[in-house]
Amino acid sequence: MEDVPLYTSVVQVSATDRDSGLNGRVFYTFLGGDDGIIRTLRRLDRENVPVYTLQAYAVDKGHPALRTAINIQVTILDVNDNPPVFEKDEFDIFVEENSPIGVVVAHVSATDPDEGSNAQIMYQIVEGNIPEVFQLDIFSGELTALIDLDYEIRNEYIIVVQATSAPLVSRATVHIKLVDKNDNIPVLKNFQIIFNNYVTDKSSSFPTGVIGRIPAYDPDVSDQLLYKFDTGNELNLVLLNHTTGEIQLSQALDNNRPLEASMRISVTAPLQDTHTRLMVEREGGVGEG
Ligand SMILES: [Ca+2]
Ligand SMILES: [Ca+2]
Ligand SMILES: [Ca+2]
Ligand SMILES: [Ca+2]
Repeated sequence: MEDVPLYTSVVQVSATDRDSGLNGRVFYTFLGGDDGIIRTLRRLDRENVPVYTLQAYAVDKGHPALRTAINIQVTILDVNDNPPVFEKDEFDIFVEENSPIGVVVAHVSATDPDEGSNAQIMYQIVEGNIPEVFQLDIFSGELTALIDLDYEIRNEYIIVVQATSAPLVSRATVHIKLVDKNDNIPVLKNFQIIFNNYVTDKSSSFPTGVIGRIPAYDPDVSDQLLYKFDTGNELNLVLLNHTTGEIQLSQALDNNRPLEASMRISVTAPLQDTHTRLMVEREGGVGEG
């Protein structure tokens, strides 16, 4: 056994000699011993050295001394002296939202350097799973979700898992991070841009920069929205940044003529489209100066 105290006898070798007198007295040379008992001098660790191959000599006290070599193999038996180890004290697991209930979403695993049943590990969640959202298989470490995981409701769960090689245990903190899926359509309501433009000899109130953004909203954080005009903007009266949704007015609108234009805009997330109507209405007139 690897955990035996120092000086424990491991094995006794014995030899016989058919000569008489001193020629028949046998002693053993191995660490200077003469009782033929091999003892431990240091703590044994099977996880370090599982087998020792030793050679001892049985020597008689005759003249000349004759000796015989003896090969001894010492196999260290395992003791459960190591707890299971997680790769890290704290780690991340990524799980896609909307994963079907009961499907294995991840594996929790630890290693145990011992042997046989001393290396058998049992897993359990010991903190952070109230109410029960996840289930951890005690033997396989397979993690399953017990509820419909919705990124938009909650995007991270923190649990503490324990690996047991009875009676030894170790724990790790697991950050279960949901991975966003595109399961929401962009939201965009009809909206209007109303602006008043007064042109005088000296100045103009015409807005030349960005006047705003298309008020679209998408609950999926990872969605990159794309904006474009479907209809109504053939004269390019409104300038649109396709990726940011920012709007500018064309210089062509910088005059006193009243105008009302109806346009249709689409907002696209990678898989889903939303369409909306935009009214551009200008109340023009000669400025009072
Ligand atoms: Ca163990
Ligand atoms: Ca061991
Ligand atoms: Ca969702
Ligand atoms: Ca989502």
